Amino acid sequence: VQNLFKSDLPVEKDVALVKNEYNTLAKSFPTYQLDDAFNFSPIRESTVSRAMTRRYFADLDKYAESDIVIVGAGSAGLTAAYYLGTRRPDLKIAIIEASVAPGGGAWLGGQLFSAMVVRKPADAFLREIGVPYEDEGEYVVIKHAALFTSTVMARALSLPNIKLFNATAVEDLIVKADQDGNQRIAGVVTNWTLVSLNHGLQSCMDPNTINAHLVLSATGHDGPFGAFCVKRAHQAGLVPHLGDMRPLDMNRSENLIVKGTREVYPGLVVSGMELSEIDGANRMGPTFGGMMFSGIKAAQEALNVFEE
Ligand code: AHZ
Repeated sequence: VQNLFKSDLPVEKDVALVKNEYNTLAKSFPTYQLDDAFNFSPIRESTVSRAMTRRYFADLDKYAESDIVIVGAGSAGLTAAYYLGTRRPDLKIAIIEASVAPGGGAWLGGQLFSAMVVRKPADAFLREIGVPYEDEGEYVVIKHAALFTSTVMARALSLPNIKLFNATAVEDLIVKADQDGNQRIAGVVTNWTLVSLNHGLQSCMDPNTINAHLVLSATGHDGPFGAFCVKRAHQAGLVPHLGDMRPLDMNRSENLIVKGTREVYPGLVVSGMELSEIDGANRMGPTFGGMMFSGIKAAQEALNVFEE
């Protein structure tokens, strides 16, 4: 099936290739008998509940001590997750996403237009994960942004060392002294997003916590939830200055974001548009190579921390 998604071929050839390969594959497709004799295997409701909750609580238990927590499952966070999960299968990586649906702003290219523009050389990452595109010279175009988002998500979430906790918001950071007595970010404080949004209605709905050696934050630019970790770090006096995102300039912004991707405080690596709030980088609008390469750079920075 991998061959169907070879992305280095021109699109017209892909059509012929896909047709041929499907004809061959069709012989091995399973058949589905959905006639009157059809019945599902029997199940008891409690079995369904236990199948879900047992795994969820086992995961909460397992990831309460994580190597890396990624905050935000947008294009930058998912790319970082995939990169870390494939390069370091020994690391335990939890992704915390405030929305029910992971993917952030990358389900559409821009406004309500479907296609996603990716400037070169970020096309190399599309080839790695197997996303087909049209080559337009200086840039490539994926026919629907959801094709990128669903592919990188599937590649990351199918890795055994990654768990996504969605509908869960990071609502604070854990800061602790390390063995040498130096302060560092040591994890995150989480809550169900619906609880985080409604603290005013019910007093003291206490949160949950995840300890981690490193937090990789990719919560996007400022908004109801966005830029969360840098804003909280600033409020706590850990980051001296916030820059405020500047007006749009695609050429400047993508380079600035990738080059600026770094550990902004011990234990906190920042990636994607969240960086624009710390560095005052320009907005970039609907072009996504910068997010992919910032995710990769953030993952590389995170791995440097593990090698220190
Ligand atoms: O729900 C948020 C989104 O999915 C999630 N998030 C934010 N705060 C959170 C919190 N806890 C858990 N406190 C949280 N999750 O973070 C995700 C951010 O995804 P995004 O797509 O907004 O950010 P990105 O940096 O990956 O991509 C930015 C895409 C943009 S915006 C833009 C512009 O306006 O110029 N250009 C691009 C490419």
